[in-house]
Order: sequence, then C-alpha cells, then structure tokens
Amino acid sequence: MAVNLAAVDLGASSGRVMLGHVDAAARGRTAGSRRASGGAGRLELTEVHRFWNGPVRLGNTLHWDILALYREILVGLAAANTLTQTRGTTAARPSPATAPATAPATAPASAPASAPAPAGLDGLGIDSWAVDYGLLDSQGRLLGNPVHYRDGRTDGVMERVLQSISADELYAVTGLQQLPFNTIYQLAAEQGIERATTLLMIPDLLGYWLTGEVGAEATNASTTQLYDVRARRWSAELARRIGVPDGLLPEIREAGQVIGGLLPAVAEETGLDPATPVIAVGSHDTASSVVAVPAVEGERFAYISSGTWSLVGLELDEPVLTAEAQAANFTNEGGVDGRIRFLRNVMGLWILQECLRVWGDDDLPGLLRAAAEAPAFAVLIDPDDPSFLAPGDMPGRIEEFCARSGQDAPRSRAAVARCVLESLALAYRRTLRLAQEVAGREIEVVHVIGGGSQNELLCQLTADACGLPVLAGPVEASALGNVLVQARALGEPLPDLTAMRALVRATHKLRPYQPQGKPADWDAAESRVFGTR
Ligand code: LFR
Repeated sequence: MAVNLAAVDLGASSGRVMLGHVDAAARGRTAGSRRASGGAGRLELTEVHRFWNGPVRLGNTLHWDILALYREILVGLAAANTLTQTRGTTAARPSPATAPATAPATAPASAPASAPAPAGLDGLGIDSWAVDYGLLDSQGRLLGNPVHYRDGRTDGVMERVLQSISADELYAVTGLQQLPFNTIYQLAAEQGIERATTLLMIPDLLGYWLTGEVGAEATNASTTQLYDVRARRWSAELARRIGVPDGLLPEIREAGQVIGGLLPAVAEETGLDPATPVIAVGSHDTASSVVAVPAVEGERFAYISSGTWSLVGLELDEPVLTAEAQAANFTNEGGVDGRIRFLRNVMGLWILQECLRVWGDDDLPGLLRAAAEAPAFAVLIDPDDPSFLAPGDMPGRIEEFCARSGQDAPRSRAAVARCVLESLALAYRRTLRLAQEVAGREIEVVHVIGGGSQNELLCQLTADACGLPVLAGPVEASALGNVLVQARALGEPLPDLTAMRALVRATHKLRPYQPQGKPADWDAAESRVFGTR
C-alpha cells in the first residue's frame, strides 16, 4: 500500500502545502521500477504551494492574517489533489484505522467501472507554530483576527499573573518554560474573553474550518501553560484562576486521530473528495519536526529544530519537573506518542532574518559566505536577550547590546552575521550542557533539523561549540513528521517513532559535521557572554 498525503506546514515566515508520498513497505519492490528505493521504503515530499506569512500590524497590534492563510491552504490542497490525480499512483482510498463510520473507505460500488474517478489525496494534516489561538462565539464565528505572539500586549503580563499564581505552582502543573507570550499570558491580556465560547489553537482553528469539528490537539495544547503535563489534560484549576470561561478549552485529541471529513463547501472549492480525512498530526510544528529526527534506535541524541526559532533539547519519556529544570527554564512540551520535548527556545535565525529585512537584502548565501571569512569571536551577544523578541531594527538592537556589554559594535553586515551565528552556537552549547545536567542524560550526537540545517556555517559552529558531531537534515522535518503520523493513521506499517525515523534516515541525505578548532576558544567566548558558567 502507498498513501498520498498533504502536509500543511505553517511557519512564522512562510506557509507550505507539501504533497507526501509514503510507502513504508516498498522493500523488495525494485525489479522493473526505476522509482523504487531499493528496499528502504519510500518517503517523498513535493512542495506544491508556498506562501508568505508574517505579522500584519493593524493599529498597535500585530496580527496573523488567518483568512489569507486559510485561502492559501485551500489553493495548496487543490493543487496537491490535482497532482496526485495526475500522477495516478493511488489505487483505492485506504481505510483510516480510526476513521469515523461516515467516511466511505472506497469508491461507491455503483460507480461505473469504465470511468473511475482518479484517486486524490488520502488524507491531510496541519501543523503550525504554537501558543497562538482564535476565539469563537457561540455560533462558531471567529471573534477577531488572532494576535501574533510577538505583539506587545503581553508586556508585563507575566509578572502580573505570577503575583496570583506562583511560578513554582505553574511549573509543577505544566512543566513549561516561562516565555512572555505563552497562551496563558495572552489570555490574561485578552479583551472581551467573556464573549468567547471556544478557544482553538491555530491548526485546530484551520481544521475546524475544513471539517466543522472542534478539538485541541495535545502537542499544541501542551504549549499553552494551561495543560497538565502529567495528567495529559487541561488544568481546569489554572484556567479558572486566570478567568478562562468554563468550556472554553475543547476536548483534547491525540496526534493520529481522524478529525473528520471535509465540509461540502470545502470539498467543492478544492475538488477534494468530501471523505478525505483530516488527520490530527503533531500539530505543533516542533512536535512534528522532532518526529522526523533521523536518529537510530538507542542513539543518545539531542536535536536542534532550527528555523525562525531554535528549539534545543532532548526527547524524554517523562517530564522533568525539578527545581533545577525550572531554574534552567526548560520546557516539557508534549510530543507525538506521549513523548516529552524537554527543550529551551533559543531566539534562532529570527535575529538574522530581521537584519536582512531591515537591510533590504535577500542574499543570505552571499552573507553567509562573507560571514565564514569574518574574524571569529569579535562580537558576541546573548540571543535570548528580550530586546531581540519583537520585530524591528535588529542591527540597531545588536549595537545597543554591544554598548551595554562594553563591546565595539560589528562594523559590517558580515560581522553582524558572524556575531549572530557564533552567539547562537554558544547558546546551543550552553543549553545542551544544561539539558544533560538537569535530565541526567548524556548526548553523543546533535541532530540539526529544519531549514537551518542548510546553514553550513551554523552547523559547523554548532559542532565546534558543542564539541559533538552534528548530523544535519532533513530540511523539511515538520512536513515529514506531519505526513508520517498521517501515514500511520491510514495503516502504513510505521508502528512507532523508531520506524518513522528509520524511514527518514533511509530516504534522506544527511550531512555530518565533526567538531573542529580549539575548545578553549569556546570556553572563553562562553564566559564572555554568560559569565563563567
Ligand atoms: C517554532 C515554534 C516554537 C514556539 C514558537 C512560538 O516554530 O512553534 O516551538 O515556541 O514557534 O509559537
């Protein structure tokens, strides 16, 4: 069996609809087929539609343009469906393991045998960034455009909330790192929440528009700071204490569950079969990307999911809720199959993206080549300084950071890029050391996944700074994790994460980096930015 799946993957700067083709059991089907993969199984992605995403400032508020995203998703789904039909690789719609009884498993028996409808997509799933949400009224109508997590409405809110709910209590229940934009603080800043009857995280909101079904996928719910990480359900107590109306938080659903078929209007607009199942995937993009970490069984690995953010950490079976984990501000976000993503947000390539935007420069490869030649360790910043969070004049903020920390500002764009990348590598080194100490684990390899895995200079600096081998790739980790979870739900033989990761490893080219240079240089650099430890 093989399945054709659409992965809708929304990042903070762009959205994509990818067509995934998964045949985990392609083993042995090589004779006569040029496309077969020689026993490794097949896992292929084709980008069918890419579109811009980003903050839209309206008055003083940064929003997401959610309707534009929805429209682009429909365009992408239609294109993915047409491409599947043209390729004509699917014989019959497989029956999802947990499909609702209403979803027909195959074409109706009465369909004329001579003209079968070309088979389209077998399923689709949506993942996006975390923490943000839309509010619905009692009629299911959206109450205002979702606000962007980088908006200033949460300035000072965390401090206010922590006066009535202690940080210790919040950590004991949710295990979440303190970030000013966590959903709990956004809700505390929300105006008119009493008019809302349902809160839907971004992928759940889009899924609702496609299917009419409401629910809260667990990995994304786990980023709200309203989710009880041990009980794996909403914390009704925390919700009540911040004034969330009863019933606002919908029922939790797990990755792999079928959300529903398509609403008639959606099917009509996209040309998809209304029975096409919308499948809950690890709807937090980082959860989906961790699914696609190409680790081999038993490997002691860390990952850096590298994009706008760098999500740096470990995969664990149980949350670590100790005082040390809290003090180190590590998060215990929910992963697919009940795993824990024990990690910290490092500000990531966002700082460089904003520099390029402000300079009006889109030649990232050229900048990286120049940065590779720029002097090492000239200027260093703490990328997690709060001044780098909001959009704006990032080169200016780097200059301010330098003034505050007694350094000369970088004099060229190449020097700025070198400063950002070395500073990120230092932050990774520090974070991974803390993760090992706090979780009592050792790391033997660092997997860099996501768009940032293409940044050769950053990957090499990461290996050098961490003193560990780095394996870079896959680039489209979140879309791969998205389709793998769908494929399993539709019956592909991918019983667990180990099997999914083996398929990624067998079908994707990865790039190794060995640590080079002098470890003492990184020790000295680290104490310059973070003090001696
Ligand atoms: C990455 C990510 C991070 C989350 C941040 C804000 O795309 O999802 O995991 O902390 O965006 O939602």
